[in-house]
Amino acid sequence: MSMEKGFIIKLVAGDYSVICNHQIFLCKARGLFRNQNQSPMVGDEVLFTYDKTTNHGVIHQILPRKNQLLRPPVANIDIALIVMSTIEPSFDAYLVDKLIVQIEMANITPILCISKCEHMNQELQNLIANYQQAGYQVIPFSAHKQIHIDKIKEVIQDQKVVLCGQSAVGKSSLINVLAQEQKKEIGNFSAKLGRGKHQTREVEFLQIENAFIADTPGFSRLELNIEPASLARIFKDFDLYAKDCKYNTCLHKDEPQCGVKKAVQEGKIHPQRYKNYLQLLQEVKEGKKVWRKK
Ligand SMILES: Nc1nc2c(ncn2[C@@H]2O[C@H](COP(=O)(O)OP(=O)(O)OP(=O)(O)O)[C@@H](O)[C@H]2O)c(=O)[nH]1
Ligand SMILES: [Zn+2]
Repeated sequence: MSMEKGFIIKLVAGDYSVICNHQIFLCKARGLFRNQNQSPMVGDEVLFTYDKTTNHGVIHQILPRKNQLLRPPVANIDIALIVMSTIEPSFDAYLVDKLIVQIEMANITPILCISKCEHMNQELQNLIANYQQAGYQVIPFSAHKQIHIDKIKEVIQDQKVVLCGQSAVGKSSLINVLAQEQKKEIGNFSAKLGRGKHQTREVEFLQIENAFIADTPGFSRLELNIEPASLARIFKDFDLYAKDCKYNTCLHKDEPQCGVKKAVQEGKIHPQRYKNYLQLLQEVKEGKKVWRKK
């Protein structure tokens, strides 16, 4: 039996689905991992053997991870598509900024995908322009009207991708149009509850042409474990103006002679984004207090 290199696309009750040369092999993790307090996770590149006579597969080694998320548990992600809808649910700029911070902290490239773009309005357009100016890639798209699906296909080429965003923003619909077949049941938006049904649970990669894509429920509920100074640096659009801050430790809140606050006043930084920053800064500081108490 020769050792093969594969990629874990799914984990169900201790059974790993490992993809190798377009074939899926069901494998168990070698007992040794447990002793080492280590376990393979979805997204891992692994070395495995497969006995075709007994249909028995064993994962022997986990190759070094590029990055890893704990909730949802998934490794080696290249890009995260932040799916945020124009309506139902309405665009949540605070959540976008929070997700960007979480994604960049994990060393993953965020791409902002605005779903249901046939309902785009001028106000939202202005807000989005702000992200583009800050250097983020933004793709408005519509699964129903088939707008810019090709652009999304292009950015996910050869990448390992996670989809994140609230319930009912249209993640399953996007996966469906990308896959051009019904992979998942699409839930109806419940106007009464203001959210769709939660149907997606564990992480699983679907192969769409040469991309691997996973829906990641629960991403938005992560806490931010980050230093306030790092938070300020993750806001790319602040960088240009932070050079004019009097103090190089400036958090752009109460400090005098702050280049960022000046840029906000002059309309060079979107006030919503600055407001979100202050809210995140508060959250980070409060989180730190809680962690220190533990
Ligand atoms: N107008 C419009 N509605 C859409 C579009 N894409 C999806 N929807 C609707 O949005 C609702 C939610 O879509 P889903 O694809 O189930 O959303 P989801 O993000 O997967 O939701 P969860 O499974 O709860 O996480 C459904 O009623 C879809 O018909 C679109 O491009 N335009
Ligand atoms: Zn400042």
